[in-house]
Formats: sequence, C-alpha cells, structure tokens
Amino acid sequence: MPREELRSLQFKSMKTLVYKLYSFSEFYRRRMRAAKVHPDDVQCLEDVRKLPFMVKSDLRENYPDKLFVTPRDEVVRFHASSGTTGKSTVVGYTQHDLDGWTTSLARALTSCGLGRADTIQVSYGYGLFTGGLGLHYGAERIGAAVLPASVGNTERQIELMMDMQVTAIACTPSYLLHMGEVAQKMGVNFLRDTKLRRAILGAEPWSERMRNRIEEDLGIKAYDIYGTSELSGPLFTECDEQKGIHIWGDLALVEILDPDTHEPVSPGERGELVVTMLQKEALPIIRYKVGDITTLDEEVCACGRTHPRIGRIQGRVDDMLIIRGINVFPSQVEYALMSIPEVGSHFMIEVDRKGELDDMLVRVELRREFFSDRIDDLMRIKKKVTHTLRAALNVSVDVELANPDSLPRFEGKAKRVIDRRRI
Ligand code: DLL
Repeated sequence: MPREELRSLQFKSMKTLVYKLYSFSEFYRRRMRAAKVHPDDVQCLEDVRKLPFMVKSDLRENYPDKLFVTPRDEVVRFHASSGTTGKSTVVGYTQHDLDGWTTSLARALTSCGLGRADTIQVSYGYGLFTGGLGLHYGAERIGAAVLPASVGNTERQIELMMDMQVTAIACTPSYLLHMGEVAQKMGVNFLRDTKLRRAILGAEPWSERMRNRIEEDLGIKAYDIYGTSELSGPLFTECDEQKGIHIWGDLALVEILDPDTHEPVSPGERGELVVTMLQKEALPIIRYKVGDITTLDEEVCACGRTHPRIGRIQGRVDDMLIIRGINVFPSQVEYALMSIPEVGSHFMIEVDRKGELDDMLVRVELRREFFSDRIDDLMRIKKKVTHTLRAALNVSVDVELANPDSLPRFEGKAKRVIDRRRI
C-alpha cells in the first residue's frame, strides 16, 4: 500500500479506537479527561501525540483483567508475562485478536522467506509465554509444518531437527547458540547433517555481531523477531533485506520518543518505542511505552514493503534483565530475598555469559544474627535463597552469601546490577 494510503488507514483506525475507548473504557476516558483531550481533538495522525501514555504498571495495577473492554465471554485465550512483584500482567485475546496476531506472524514468517515447503521447529516456550503458541499458529497459517518442540531437552531437539528435516527454527538467539554447542558435542554439524536454513530469533537482546556469528557458525540466515506480551506477543520481523524490523502499519502505529521530553526524535536517532495497537479488542493498547530503546526508519524498504521499520533493540529505559529469555526485574529479586529472614537488605546482581548462556549471580549479605562459622548452616541458608529465587524468577541463579556490611552502599540511587554481557 502506498505510504499515504497506509497513513490514512492508520488515522481512520486510530480515530475509531479512540472513540470506542472513550465510550466504553472507564480507564481510557478518565485518562483522556485528565489529559484534557476529547476524541474530537484527534484530527490527523500526528494528533496521536495528544493522547495519554500507558505503561506496564497500568496493567499491573489493574490486574488481572480490569483493563479488558470486551465482556469476559468474548475472551478466548490468556497469556501472562512476569511482573516485578510476583504478580504478572495478564493479556486477554478475543478470537479477532488471535486472528490479528496470527496474521502478523504469518506475514512475519513470509517476510523471512518461509512458506508451505518449510518445517518449522518452534523452540520458544509454550504456555503462558507468548513465543511458542504465537509462532505455532503463524507457522500453521502459512501452511508450513510445525514441530512444537518448546524449550529444553536439547539433544532430543537436535535429533528431531535431523529426523524431521526441519528447515527453520524459532527460538531465542542464546538457545540456538546453546543448541549449536550441544550439537557439536553430539558430533552433529548443522550445515552437513541438518536441513536447517533459517532462524527466527528474538525475545531477548542480541547484536549484529551475534547474528554474524550464528550465520557463519551454523550456515543459516538469522532474522530478528520482536514483540511483547502486552502488544500480543511476537509480531514483527525483518524481511530478507535484514535492515530493520517491519512494523505492520495497518495493525500498529509506532512512535520513537525522547524518553525525557516525549518529543519524537529525528529519523535514525535513538529513542523510546511507543506503540498503539490499532485493532486489538480485549486489551486495547494506546501509546504503550514499551521501555525498549530503538530507532525509526520510515524510508520504503528495498523489499518494497511500505511498513515503517525499527532498528535492533538497543536496550531498555528501565532495568529489566532478560536471563535466558526470561524477564527478570531487580525488584523481583529484592522482593524474593526480603522474604528470607536470614538475609540482610543489601544485595548485588551480577550478570555474565558463560559460554553462550546467560549466567546470573545474586550476592546477598547475611544478617548479623544469622552469621555463622558453621559450613552446614551457611549451606542451608544458601540452598534456601537459591530455591526462593528460582521459584520467584522462574530461572536458576547462582547465589553467594556475603559477610554483613561487605557489599557496596550507595548515596542516592543504588546500582545493584552489574551486567558484563557483551553481545
Ligand atoms: O518476549 C515476546 C516474543 C516472543 C518476542 C518470541 C519475540 C519472540 P515479553 O516476554 O513480554 O514478550 O518480553 C518483551 O523482550 O520489551 C524487549 O525488551 C525484549 N525483546 C523481545 N524481542 C526482542 C528482540 C516477548 N528481538 C521484551 N530484541 C521486550 C531485543 C527483545 N529485545
């Protein structure tokens, strides 16, 4: 669609959405009134900037479904993502929402050169996480054969990849690298022994350098896929040009804003990604501040698609860590630690890469009254901390008990996270 037509389609959808939410959503009506904006004030696409923002805490504060605008009996699916305080954010989908999401992924996979002839191994987690089921239905929609492998049991995954003549895999970049290492130990050479030619990688930050390494080591083409659970899940990918992620303009409106002034940045400049989902029903999303930092490219792509593109995600404005594909907030660690009487209030999080996998170490001080010379006491506490963190974060972390008063203290803002990963 020519860019101008696409923009007028976006405007029409946005206007309809704003009227609908002003009429039917208590939350949006209150927000818009507070921002002194009425749906009639939305006269052109740029007027999106008059609308109030939405942030993750809005979803958390309205847990689990207070922001849903459709009656409960129209909801046909839930997904959930982890939250900072143990409470996750829940996303509901109507059948129309699932169709739109699947359409996005069908387009995405087609853009990555996949089709009926392909067998796609979906090695994102199935379940509340959106990666597995999202890619699954997208792959079916394009007529590909799906191998719903989910995560884990890596040797079996590699055997299946060979036996089922898998041509493409969808997983996190770190999991694919891990698979590469395991395959090597099994004496399997991806290029020689498998039909794998493409990988659809996302859900965590990864760099251009990592792409080069994956493409060279495994002899495949690797594409970046992006999305967040609040927007539906994975939605957007690169095309064969591999020059930015196409944001389907009929489904989503993107802005890249200066995180401090909230003014749009110049083309190509880094800023915070803000997304309005134009077609979502159950959980509408207007100007959602995703928290990811990226760039915007509105030039028409060499592939011919007129959808705008965002660059590789370069980081986050907040402090969320992604450990082996799982979102971990430092505040979640704190929350979990503080439930253990033996540990003090000071802790540090150190993140690194061991081989190709993320490794997280939590160093925590013992309370003086529990400090002991006895190794079995210390081992017991360490085990308890490890179990508590594992249960709270859904990911295993290493734990180191520190002497009372030995960890850094801070004046002003604490910096508890040391991230040494180079990606
Ligand atoms: O990670 C959805 C997804 C599944 C995307 C599978 C891609 C593939 P959440 O768990 O809500 O949803 O996490 C969303 O993950 O705000 C980014 O910070 C990060 N993220 C997702 N994709 C990428 C990517 C899914 N390609 C959060 N590059 C987002 C960098 C990414 N970061």
